[in-house]
Amino acid sequence: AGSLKARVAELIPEKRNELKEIKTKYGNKSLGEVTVDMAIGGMRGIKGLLWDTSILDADEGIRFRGYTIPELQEKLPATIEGGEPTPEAILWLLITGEVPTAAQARSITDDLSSRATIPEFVEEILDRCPRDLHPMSQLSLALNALQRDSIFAKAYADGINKANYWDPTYEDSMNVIAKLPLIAAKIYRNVYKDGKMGAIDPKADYSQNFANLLGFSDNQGFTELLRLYLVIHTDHEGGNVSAHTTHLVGSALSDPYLSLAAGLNGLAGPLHGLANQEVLRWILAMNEKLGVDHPTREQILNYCKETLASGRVIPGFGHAVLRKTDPRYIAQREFALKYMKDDHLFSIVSNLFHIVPEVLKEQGKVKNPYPNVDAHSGVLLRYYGFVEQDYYTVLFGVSRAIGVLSQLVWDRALGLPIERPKSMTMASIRQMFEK
Ligand code: FAM
Repeated sequence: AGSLKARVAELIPEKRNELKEIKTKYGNKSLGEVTVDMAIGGMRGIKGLLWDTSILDADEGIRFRGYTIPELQEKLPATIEGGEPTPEAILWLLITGEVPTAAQARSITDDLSSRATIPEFVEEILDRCPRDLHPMSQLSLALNALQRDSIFAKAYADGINKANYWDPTYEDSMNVIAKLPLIAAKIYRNVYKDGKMGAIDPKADYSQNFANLLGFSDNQGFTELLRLYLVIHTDHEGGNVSAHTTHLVGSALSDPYLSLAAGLNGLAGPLHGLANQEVLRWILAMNEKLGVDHPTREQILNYCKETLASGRVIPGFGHAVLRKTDPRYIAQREFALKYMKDDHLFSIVSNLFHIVPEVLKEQGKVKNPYPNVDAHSGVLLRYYGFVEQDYYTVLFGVSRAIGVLSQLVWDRALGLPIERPKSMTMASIRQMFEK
């Protein structure tokens, strides 16, 4: 199981030195001004976090360890010839900063399947959940229960030296990533099917195993979509709600299970990951309302305007940092053009791609009128028969774990401190400026 871990151990001294050098050279330099508007406005634009696994450019979108999504598609090993990169490969990349060989990616597949078991009591907890408990709540519940087996929590209680925190953090993180498909599939099978689930096949890759567990073993198109989906949702720099929350809670030395569960509770919010389910719901509601499968441009325009007029957001559009179309959206659009270009819901998504930005620009207050990652995923999943929208954010959560836990290993390896920004009262703001 050792090779990724051995590489991390090798990289740690280098990275610790690099951080020390940055502190020595630039420690007292300013990263920018903080205005009262920024403090009130959700800290937008404040550079106040260290996050190495990925960074977002407002125009270009995400780069994972320096690589764009098309570069990942070119460089990372795939499972099928010429196919999409795999979550195992991006996990290696996110943790080490290095593109894995096919053998290294395969070693992650093997390591993860060897860790893929869950205790009976966790299955029982899930079995006792009512079907109308949201799948994201069930996911969070199960992760909190799995925490019983945290190696970090035990090592801390046993007095582990701070210099070694990263080791049990790594073990917990790999265990969590390995166990998530089992938990996620159990939730899916319980809520929407008969509760029965297949077993892990050690010869299959992570996505194939996940698809098998969900009950999609014969659906190669779905499995390939899952690979792309699980790669592009992993990480989106450090400031988004799920990443920042995982990092924040982790900074208190809460273990990876507790930290990720907290992050996933944030992902479950409709302005963040839940938009994943909201988009398809919104499109289907439009079709139902209009009584058509192929709404006209005029009808779509009016539906968008009605949504805005009723004080709701158009899900899947806008972004706090991005100012252009999300490359994660483009990657999914290309997948659709390749595999389902005649699908009628895809054609609606394509029309929305052109129409919604016009409507949002006309309204005049949205900083980014273009589609984000969530505007596309629902129709892709639905095309392959994965129609249970309320579940979609769970897939997002399985993927997001890979990014935020990769960073959490480095948080511990670099000895980053407990996070504690300063807050202000309205009175204290007044006092500062009204002498
Ligand atoms: N539809 C309608 N109004 C929107 C809008 C949208 N898609 N996006 C932004 N606005 C409004 C926003 O509510 C705000 O209105 P008020 O001034 O009345 O409060 C105004 O435009 C300015 O907002 P902004 O500065 O452009 O965006 P924020 O940085 O505040 O918020 C988002 C960013 C993502 C929360 C926001 O664009 C939104 O609510 N989008 C729809 C939900 C969505 O798709 N979320 C998923 C984001 C995704 F990338 C992810 O996390 N997975």
